[in-house]
Amino acid sequence: MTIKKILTEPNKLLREISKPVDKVGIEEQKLMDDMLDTMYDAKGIGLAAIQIGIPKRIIVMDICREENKKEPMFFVNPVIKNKNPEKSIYEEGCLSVPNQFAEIERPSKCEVEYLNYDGEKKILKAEGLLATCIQHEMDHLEGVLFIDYLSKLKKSMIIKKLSKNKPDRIVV
Ligand code: GNR
Ligand code: NI
Repeated sequence: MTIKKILTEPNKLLREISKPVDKVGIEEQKLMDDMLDTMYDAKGIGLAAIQIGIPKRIIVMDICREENKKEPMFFVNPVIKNKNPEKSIYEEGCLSVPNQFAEIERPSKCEVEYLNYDGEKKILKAEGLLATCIQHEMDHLEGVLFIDYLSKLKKSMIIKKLSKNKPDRIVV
């Protein structure tokens, strides 16, 4: 298990569309292990593979609030089957958009079909934070970040701020 570097906006890779996985094999399981380590280390509740630079349709999540208790979830090739017309608003953050938060409206419930860690086909009925988080993560697979739902002005202010703060920025 290895903690990987999480890419932050602005970064072209975060805008890539991730590719479906043919088969959940050892390589994919190793990637999911590393993603989970990286997510826990960063104190996030979800992580998409593209956030560590790998354009595969793989997501890990753990929305358990209790400390010292782990309830990891793994999603390979997830597809949303059903979106509730009812909406709910959550204050979202993103490990790839550090220290920025905004209220985002999304369908309050959804059904997701996916393969689990062992490559078995599953269906999950999600609501509340789980529904919000899985939709946030699935956006990453399409190269979409939560800031894309904000006004042009708000979005550009956030990107400007992040560009300034980038640790690897070359200052002349
Ligand atoms: O850690 C995270 N918290 C969070 C809070 C509200 C809505 C979505 C999220 S996901 C985020 C981790 C992350 O960036 N996943 O891609
Ligand atoms: Ni995110």
